[in-house]
Amino acid sequence: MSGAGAPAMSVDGSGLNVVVIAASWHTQVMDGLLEGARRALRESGARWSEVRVPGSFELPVAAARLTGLSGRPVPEAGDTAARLPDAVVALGVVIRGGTPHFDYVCSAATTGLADVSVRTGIPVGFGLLTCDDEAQALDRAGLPGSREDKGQEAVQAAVATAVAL
Ligand code: DLZ
Repeated sequence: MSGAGAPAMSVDGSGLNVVVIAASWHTQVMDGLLEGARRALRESGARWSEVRVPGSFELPVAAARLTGLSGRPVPEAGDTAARLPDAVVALGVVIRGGTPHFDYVCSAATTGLADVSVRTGIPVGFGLLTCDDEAQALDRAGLPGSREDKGQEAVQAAVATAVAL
């Protein structure tokens, strides 16, 4: 992990099932986050599947559905269909615009994801970038030249929590 005070994390996640939920806005940044998440998952040895949603606002409903919280059947999700995931990783990018929309999307996504995590007991890795501009987001996307890799960090946190619990 990176940033002041961040722990070094490399966790054995073999035997775990992880679902990655990824929003689709800001393609270049999302591609970086997803690649970082995949790298970290490969390194951990966990199995995973991926689900795409349109925007970050849709991340909580997907997490609720895939963790069984919504009480609706869990949709087919590759290898993980047989049982609930051990961990979820939510990836998205929200970039501030000229209206309060940014605050509403960030707040709904953040509160919704925390709620799913606490209510289900299934760790949700928080890979949501909330940035003032695209340059800030690119710097955290794990791309060549980025200083941070938030996709990787979200996976490491979710897997480490699942193992610890
Ligand atoms: C509408 C919208 C806007 C303006 N900006 C973003 C963004 O920067 N990142 C993101 O992930 N999604 C954005 N969205 C879409 C909303 O998350 C949501 O998909 C729509 O409001 C439809 O529910």
